[in-house]
Amino acid sequence: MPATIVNSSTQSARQAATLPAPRIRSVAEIEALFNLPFNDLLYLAQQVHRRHFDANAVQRSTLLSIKTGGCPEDCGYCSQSAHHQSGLVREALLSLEEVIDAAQAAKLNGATRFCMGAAWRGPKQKDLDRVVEMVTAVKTLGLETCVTLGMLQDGQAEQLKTAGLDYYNHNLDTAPEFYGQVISTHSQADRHDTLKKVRAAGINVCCGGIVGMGESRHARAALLAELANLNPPPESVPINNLVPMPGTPLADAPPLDPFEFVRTIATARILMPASMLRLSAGRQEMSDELQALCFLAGANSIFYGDKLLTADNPVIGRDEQLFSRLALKAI
Ligand code: SAM
Ligand code: DTB
Ligand code: SF4
Repeated sequence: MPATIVNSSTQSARQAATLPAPRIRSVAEIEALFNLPFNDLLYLAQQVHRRHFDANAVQRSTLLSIKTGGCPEDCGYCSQSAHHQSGLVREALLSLEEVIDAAQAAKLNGATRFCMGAAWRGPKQKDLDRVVEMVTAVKTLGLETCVTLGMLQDGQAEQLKTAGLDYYNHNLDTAPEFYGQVISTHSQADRHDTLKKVRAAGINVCCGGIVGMGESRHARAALLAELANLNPPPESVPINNLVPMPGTPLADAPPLDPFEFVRTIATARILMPASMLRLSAGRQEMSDELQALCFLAGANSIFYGDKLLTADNPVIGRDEQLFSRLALKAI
C-alpha cells in the first residue's frame, strides 16, 4: 500500500505557520516561537530566509587569532582567559607579515572576509596602531575586514573605520540574567557601550552569542531579544555552540540538544530577517546532517578554515564536500 504523502502546503500547515509581525521584541513572544513544533518553526524560518536571501548561498569568513591567550577577562567558556588553566600557550601580537600571509591564504581558499581576533580586555593605543596597519593591508588584498579586540575607548572605532574596517565583532553572548554567572570582569552594559561606539563610527556590527552553557530556553530567547532589539539589528549574527574547552569552568557543561540549536538558528532568522546569520563555533562537533538543518533554518554564513581562534573547525575539504553535497554556493 503506498504511503500517504503529507503536503506541507495544506491549509492546516499554513494556519499553524502564520508569519508573525516583523520585529517581535518581547522575550515571551520569542519564547513562543521557540516553543512551536519543530517543523512549523523551520517552515516559518525558511519563508523569512527565502524572502531576503538566496537560500542556497553561504558566505565564508576565515578567522585568525592575532594575539592568543593571557586575557584578563574571566569568560567561563574561553580557553584564552588568564583566569583558567586551559594549558593554552600564550602568543604575542603577530607581525604584519604573518597576518598578510594568512589573509592571502584565506583568499586563495575562497574566503571573502578575514576576521582577526585578539585576547584583550580592549586594545592599548600602541596595539591598535598595529591592528590599524593590519586592517589596511588585508583590505588592500580585496577581502572584507573584521576585527574583535574587546572593549573600545572613545575614538578607537573611528581609527578602525578610517583604516578600512568593515565589521567589528562584539557579542552580547548570553541573556542579561545569565551574563553574571558566566563573566564577572565586565558587564553586558559594557558590551552595549562598545557596540554603540562601533555603530556611531559607521562600522557594520557583528554581534551574536553562545548557547549550550547550561542556560534555559527562556535565556536563549532573552539573548535573541537583546540582539534583535538592537536598533538597527546587527548586520551579522554569529551563533556559537559551546566548544567545551579543557580547564575552563564550562569544560563539563552538558551538550545542548542539537534540535534546540537548530531552533535557536530558526528563531534568530525570523527575528532578524535581513541579517547574515553565522553558524559559528561548534561546527567541527556537528554532523553534516545537523549543519544542513542549520542552513535550512536560515544560517547563511560560516567560519571557514581548520581553526577558529584556538578551537578546531572543519578542514576545508570537509566543507567543500558538504557544499557540493548540498549544492550550496559559496559567496
Ligand atoms: N576577546 C574578544 C571578545 O570577547 O569579544 C574576542 C574574542 S572572543 C573569543 C569571541 C567570541 O567567541 C566570544 O564572544 C564567544 O561568543 C565566542 N567563544 C569563545 N570561546 C568559545 C567557546 N569555547 N565555544 C563557543 N564560542 C566561544
Ligand atoms: C564569534 O562569535 N565566534 C568566533 C568569532 N566570533 C571571533 C570565535 C569562536 C571562538 C571559539 C573558541 C576558540 O576558538 O577558542
Ligand atoms: Fe578574553 Fe574574549 Fe576570551 Fe573573554 S572571550 S576571555 S574577553 S578573549
